[in-house]
Amino acid sequence: VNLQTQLGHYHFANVFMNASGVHCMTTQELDEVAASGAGTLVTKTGTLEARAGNPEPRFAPLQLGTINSMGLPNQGIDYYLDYAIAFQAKHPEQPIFLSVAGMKPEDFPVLAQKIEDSAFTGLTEFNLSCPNVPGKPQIAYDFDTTRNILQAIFAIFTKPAGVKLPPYFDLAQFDEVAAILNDFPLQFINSINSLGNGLFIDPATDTVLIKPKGGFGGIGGQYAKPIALANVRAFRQRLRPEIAIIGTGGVTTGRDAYELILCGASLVSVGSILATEGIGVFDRLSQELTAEMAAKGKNTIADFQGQLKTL
Ligand code: RRO
Repeated sequence: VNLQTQLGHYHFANVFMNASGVHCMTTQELDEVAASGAGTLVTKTGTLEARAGNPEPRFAPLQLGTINSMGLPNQGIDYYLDYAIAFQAKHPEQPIFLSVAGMKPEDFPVLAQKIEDSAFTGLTEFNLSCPNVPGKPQIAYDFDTTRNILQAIFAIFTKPAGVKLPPYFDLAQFDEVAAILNDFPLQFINSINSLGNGLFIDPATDTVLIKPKGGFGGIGGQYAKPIALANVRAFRQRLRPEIAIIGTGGVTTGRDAYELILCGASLVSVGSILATEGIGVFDRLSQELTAEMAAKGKNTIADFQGQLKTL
């Protein structure tokens, strides 16, 4: 059994990576993911300027996942771009992902130009789905703005690029979003970001768990898994086959990863369980996915990718 995968012309030793936001804020955290059992890594979403993010507490572990309202704290695009360029020089065989986002639509072409003009040779993930910046709606729920941003990016950008999407819940939304995405030379999408604006309450104190936005925050972990499976499946059925899918949402076991791959994922990213279990999670997930594949008689990812059965 081997867990190798590919996305476009890029090859990865296994399907697992961190989800942007988790264990990727600093060069030390990024180095730790790179040295772990992960097949690749992605940076925290970088904005044009560094940001402190929302007031704390802004993250809480839950029984079956996590809630966060980090508010896009990050060291700024230059920091992550410098890291990625230094990383590729040291590890030419290990392509990595740079995640970026604008605080307003006009920032996206500026970010794109910066990356285009740089020595970066990896993959860029434009995050269109941060749920946690007060007063800023999730971009990818606004289909006109999404199309306009993609037009502005691809007027400039020639390097491999993808978008991080929020969860959708209606089949008409999948039709509409896929029609937009299919009009652009995307290498990948990453589906899904956290379930935006959930609310958890501490029963002992009748109080919310996090401070920003009155307690509203993005939900990840096992709560998100069925939504993630549906989103990956729905997009795989609608996107041009050249657009690969990074499956994200609720992966806690190797079986969860197997299911995202059955739905069509080429890579699997891990957020909540990485935050709560730590960097050793990658070796555990690889062992569990290997065991699951062996039990099902699958030797390679291609042996079952996208092969979900229906009734
Ligand atoms: O920083 C955040 O609050 C955050 C981001 Br940018 C995101 O894309 N998804 C998320 O759950 N939190």
